[in-house]
Formats: sequence, C-alpha cells, structure tokens
Amino acid sequence: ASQALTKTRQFRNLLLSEHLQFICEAHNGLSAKIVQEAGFPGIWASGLSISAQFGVRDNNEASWTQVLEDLEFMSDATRIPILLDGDTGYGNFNNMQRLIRKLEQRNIAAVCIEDKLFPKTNSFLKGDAQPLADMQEFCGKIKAGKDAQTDPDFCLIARVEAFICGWGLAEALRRAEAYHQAGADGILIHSALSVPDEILAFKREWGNRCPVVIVPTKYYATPTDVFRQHGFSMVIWANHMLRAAVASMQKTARALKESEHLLSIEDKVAPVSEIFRLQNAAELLEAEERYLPRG
Ligand code: SPV
Ligand code: MG
Repeated sequence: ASQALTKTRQFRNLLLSEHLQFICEAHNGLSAKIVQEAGFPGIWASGLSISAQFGVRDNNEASWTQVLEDLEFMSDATRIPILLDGDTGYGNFNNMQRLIRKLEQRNIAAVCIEDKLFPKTNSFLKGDAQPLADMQEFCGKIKAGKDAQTDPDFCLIARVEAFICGWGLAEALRRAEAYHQAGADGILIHSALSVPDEILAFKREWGNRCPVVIVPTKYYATPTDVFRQHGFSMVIWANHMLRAAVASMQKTARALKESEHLLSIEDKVAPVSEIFRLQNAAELLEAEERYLPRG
C-alpha cells in the first residue's frame, strides 16, 4: 500500500514546485477542514485570524501555547500541511527552538517568522512606524530554528518586513539574502501597497535564489498570472475565511435580532446536518455499534 506523504514533505514539495501554489487561511479545526475540502493543498495558520477568533488583537495577546492548542485542533482535523504564521518566533532564538520542537510534535509542517520585535503589530497597522529586528539577531533565530528541527523536511520561511516598515528595495534584498544564507527555506516578501510594484521589483532582483512567497491582501486586484509570470512560488490568501465568517455572522445576528424569527435566516445558514458531516458524527455512530454493549 502506498504511504501518504508526510505533511512536512507535502509542504516542501509545494514550496519547491515549479508551479505557482495557493494556500488559504484557517483559524480553527472547522475552518481548516473547510479549506481542505475546497481542494487547497495547504493551510496558512494566520496570526491575525487566530488572534481575532479568540477576540484579541494581533499583538501576541494570545500566548504561544494558546496558539499551539488551536493549531493542534487544525492539524488533527486535516491531512494537508499547515504553515504557521509564527510572528517573531515568540521571543529570541531559544524560544524559537522550543517552538520548532513543539510544532514538530503537533505535526505542523512549516513556520514563517518575521523580522520585527516582540510583541509584534500587524503589518497593516502603522507599518512604517514599526522597527525592524536587528538583522544579525534575526539570522541567529533562523539558524537556531533550522538546527532545532529533527525532520529534514520541516520548512522555515523568513518574512522580510522592510517594505512594510518603509525601508525600500535595497534593504529588502540585503535582508532576504542574509536570511537565505542563514538557512531559510523560503522568503516571504510582504507589501502594504495596493499595487504589486514592491514585490515585483523584489522578485526581479532576487531571481531564483530561493522560493518567494507573497500575501496579496492589499494588492488584491492584481491578476494572478502576474504572480505566475514573475516566478513566485506561493500565494497566501491570508485572512479570507475569517473575514467571510465575520461578514456572515454579522448579517445573521442582525437579521435575527431584527426579525425575532428563524425564517429570516434559515435558508442562508448551513443546515445542522452539514455541521454533523463536518464533525464526522457518522464515525462515532458506527463506533458505538462496535463498542457499546447491545441493549
Ligand atoms: C497574518 O495573516 O496574520 C499575516 C499576514 O501575518 S498580514 O496580516 O498581512 O500581516
Ligand atoms: Mg500575522
């Protein structure tokens, strides 16, 4: 019988694929399952979305072990690899090493860390006022992370925030090269512009030194073929399950409050049977047949 690929190998294959790959955000077990069912080959465990679904800010208000608990549900619910948005690694090189060990234990395939300071702030909130991490310190964190992994396929993506923080192309390239040399398996180049100019300029200069990942949240109108033609490796749809859920929950709550009647929403929400299906309730019913004494 053919053995399924490990999640780490699956992710590495996606990152190294010669075709542009797409992964989608999820923030809990249910959304992770929905992303998998839609056919995505991987999941972005977004820091923004995970903190938001807990009702807190994207400033490391949720502790890293709380994130880990959430990730465990996501990983258990799915077969496809998860790339964790690991923020700044939740501390220094030492915290980074412990993070990697815990991620491997929970079957998380990869982690992305960004070159900013703990506690981090979301890139789209006053990005240009945010300080970057010391480059050498961040390189040490990358090396420490790579040294801590026991599975050779585990991937570490280094996220360059130079454009976000207002530094420009030269600094973005300088840092990306340092992180590449430090052992990062890929570079995530982020931009808050509504056009893809920064990330395209970066990729033209970068060439194919290592895979480059992008997050087109702000330059969402860019045709996907532009990313393909420039040779990017991976696109992350970074927060759209959370935003879809928020829009739908707000509509539903308002309609119910207003109408005081379930007819106002019944045909606009998933049937209860669909929730049971997503939970795999049928499996437990079968197990009960097998394991419970017959009455
Ligand atoms: C996230 O999804 O948490 C990210 C991407 O880090 S962004 O919000 O664009 O910074
Ligand atoms: Mg984030």
